[in-house]
Amino acid sequence: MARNAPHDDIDEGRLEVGKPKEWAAGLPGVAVSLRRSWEQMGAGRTVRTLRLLNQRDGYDCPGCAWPEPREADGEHRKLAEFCENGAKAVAEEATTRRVGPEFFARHSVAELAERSDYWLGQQGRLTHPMVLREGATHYEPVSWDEALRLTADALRGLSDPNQAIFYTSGRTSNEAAFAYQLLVRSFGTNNLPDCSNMCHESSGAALTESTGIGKGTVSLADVHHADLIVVIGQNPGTNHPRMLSALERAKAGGARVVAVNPLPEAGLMRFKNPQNVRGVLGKGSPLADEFCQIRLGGDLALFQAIGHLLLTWDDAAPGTVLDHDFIGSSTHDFADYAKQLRELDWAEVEQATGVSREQIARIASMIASSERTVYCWAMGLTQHRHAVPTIREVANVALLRGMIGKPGAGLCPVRGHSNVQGDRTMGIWEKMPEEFLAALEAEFGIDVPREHGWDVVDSIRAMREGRGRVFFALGGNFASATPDTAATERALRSCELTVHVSTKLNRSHAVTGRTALILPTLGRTERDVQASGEQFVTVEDSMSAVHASRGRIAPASEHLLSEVAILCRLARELFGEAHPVPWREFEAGYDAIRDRIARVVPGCEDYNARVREPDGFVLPNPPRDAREFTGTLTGKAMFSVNDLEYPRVPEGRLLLQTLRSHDQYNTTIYGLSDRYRGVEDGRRVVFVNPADLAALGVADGTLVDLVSEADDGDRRAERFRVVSYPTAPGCAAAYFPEANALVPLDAVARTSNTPASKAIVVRLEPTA
Ligand SMILES: Nc1nc2c(c(=O)[nH]1)N[C@H]1C(S)=C(S)[C@@H](COP(=O)(O)OP(=O)(O)OC[C@H]3O[C@@H](n4cnc5c(=O)[nH]c(N)nc54)[C@H](O)[C@@H]3O)O[C@H]1N2
Ligand SMILES: Nc1nc2c(c(=O)[nH]1)N[C@H]1C(S)=C(S)[C@@H](COP(=O)(O)OP(=O)(O)OC[C@H]3O[C@@H](n4cnc5c(=O)[nH]c(N)nc54)[C@H](O)[C@@H]3O)O[C@H]1N2
Ligand code: SF4
Ligand SMILES: [Mo]
Repeated sequence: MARNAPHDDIDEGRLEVGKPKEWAAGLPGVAVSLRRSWEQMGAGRTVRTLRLLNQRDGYDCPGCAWPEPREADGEHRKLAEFCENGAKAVAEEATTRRVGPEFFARHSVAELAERSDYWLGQQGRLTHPMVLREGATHYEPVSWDEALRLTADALRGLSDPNQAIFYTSGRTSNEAAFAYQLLVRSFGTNNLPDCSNMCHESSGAALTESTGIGKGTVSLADVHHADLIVVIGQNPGTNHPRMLSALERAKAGGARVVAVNPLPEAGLMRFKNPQNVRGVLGKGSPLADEFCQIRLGGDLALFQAIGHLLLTWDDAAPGTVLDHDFIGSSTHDFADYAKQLRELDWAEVEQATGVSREQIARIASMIASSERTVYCWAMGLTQHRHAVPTIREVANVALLRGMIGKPGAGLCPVRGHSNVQGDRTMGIWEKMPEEFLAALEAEFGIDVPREHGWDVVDSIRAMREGRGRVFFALGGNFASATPDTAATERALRSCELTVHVSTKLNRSHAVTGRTALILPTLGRTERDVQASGEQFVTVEDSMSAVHASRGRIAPASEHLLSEVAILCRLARELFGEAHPVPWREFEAGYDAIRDRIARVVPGCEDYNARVREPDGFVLPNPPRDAREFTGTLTGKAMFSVNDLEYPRVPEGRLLLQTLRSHDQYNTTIYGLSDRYRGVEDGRRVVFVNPADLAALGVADGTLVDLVSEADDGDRRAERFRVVSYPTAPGCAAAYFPEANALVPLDAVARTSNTPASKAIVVRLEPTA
């Protein structure tokens, strides 16, 4: 049987599909997280480990970037300040399973490449540095010294530093991220692609234009005190579970919630809070007051329609809807925006959204009467070709009512990886601004390159064309997370050397350059001891709060080095001991790195002292703190004029989004259960609306191949079970990363270059 992607027959005959759930969390959530923790690490370690999760003297959850409550906001942490999926993330890292030299002697790289992401991840923690020598079939153990020498030799052998690519995933600490970008820029390139390129890059690009800062403008307290929360293109019940507690709390204070989503996600409909008795035993709380079942990619049209209604209502009764004081004093280009939107083609809006004019008017009137609105969003907005103008339209609507820089209101792109926002603050970006680069140069007396580097998609293109020759990854799983799996694999395989600093085995270790290295590292939960004693690291959450994280459990193996130690040793190997950066000092004690962060990174003055405060500190955010928009072109918040666009789908085709199940962390598959959507024991499913199935003549349960159509030809992903599901008409869904093979490399968002993995035109073909 020909197959596009490896999988271990896990789905064959075992997959079960039941009714989707109407509520999230509660008792099953607690039970599942404890069972998974027990399986991975036994009872004693489970208790020791989970007790420290998200506590001040413990470690930051390696799950998502949702913030912890802060005393400064009058909030208190609970004894168990974590969720089911946070516990799973910890269990996955603190597992007692091990992948050592015997494992690699038993399994060839070719065999590993045939395994699924699930199987690979379940093998456990990496324990030794390993090398795959040119022409070899198996990885073998290698000393740290030799591994780092091999890497340095390959880098020095390049004819241009820009032939090297340095990827980062978002779990890396601020200290490691700062050291990493310093190493990479000392070496002479800005080729620093990161997972953010595939994630919230579109939010950063849009918000920098609209508000002058590429981050959100709310705190957790703002969410608690909002009177209206609009959740767009986000599935918090699975991906940011503790956000549900914040929504529930806001609702208890009278807030209303609008959910904009093609899927009736369980967590958005009803919520059971496992931290109170009513939550565990009762029916839970209804969450969304208004569920707006939009078509994939219809959000730009929706927010234009909302803007149109707010404008026309205010025209009819001036001053009753728009915040004219704010618009007059703090914004720019309102007239152009209003001129465009006073005219609106409702037929076009209806076509794009699939939402009735009545419902849009209901939502607009909730927005018109709200005094404190928070807009939250995630991948449902960012992974479209028109993602950047879509997010600008959300910002436009917020500006109309002055919902930025006042308590209980603001824009809230909810970040994914636990430190993806911090990594960016520390300089992980292929196009950091001049001020940052100049400060780095002045602080260290090194030459910092100014030419922009490659992001994820450009890196794949460069490797494929032989312009990128050495690939180094600080965390992540580049081979599985990126679009166009076949193209990415070809790209990685054409490198001279691929190096992965990783905690766990994954597919990227099996899709290698001519030579490959695995450098095993400490996880967030583990004790990190260096020459000056025990270390802590720092991270930044989705709401710009920076705080310490202290690993407390014994490392998975005595051979692990911390990410910082690996980078500092590599730098010494590469640059010699006479380099202007004190790499040896950096490794010996991370205070030395933090002292430099304080002098280079804006807003981080006195860093070492402030991260030692119990809750750390919050980075400055001019729009939030002072309603200042100093970062935009005009120094004011910018209205923008955008064409009405949405994905067009030819007759007989569906628009496919790729999303997360309840039992995975990106490419790390915890298990095969997507409980809230009623799917058990399998992942190769495609959710399709029953009316579409009827029109296509495909029966529920049929095995189909998904075929995506692009200018450069078809891409196929084989053997998916059709599941009849209440998704918006015309809009299908399948899991990431199984469906990544279908995303064409060139299908990207304009400006942000983010893969458009939420809008792939596909046809269903019965599996031969
Ligand atoms: N447990 C767990 N937690 C995680 C992760 C994980 O894999 N597992 N991943 C982390 C990371 S890196 C990230 S970025 C976040 C991701 O968090 P999410 O963005 O919630 O993740 P997705 O599963 O991609 O879900 C996208 C949601 O948007 C909806 N959607 C898709 N397209 C559209 C659209 O065009 N319009 C609208 N309005 N809605 C749309 C989908 O139906 C779905 O509900 O989660 C983080 N947290
Ligand atoms: N089709 C499709 N593709 C997508 C998405 C989608 O929605 N649809 N989402 C995109 C998004 S939002 C993101 S963020 C990316 C994610 O892309 P990545 O960040 O590259 O992928 P992850 O699966 O999060 O990486 C998991 C690996 O990280 C390593 N790891 C875990 N913890 C640590 C640590 O502490 N240190 C180190 N060094 N390594 C560690 C482990 O080896 C693990 O196997 O995927 C993107 N790809
Ligand atoms: S909401 Fe996110 S950060 Fe909080 S415990 Fe759950 S996974 Fe961890
Ligand atoms: Mo992400």
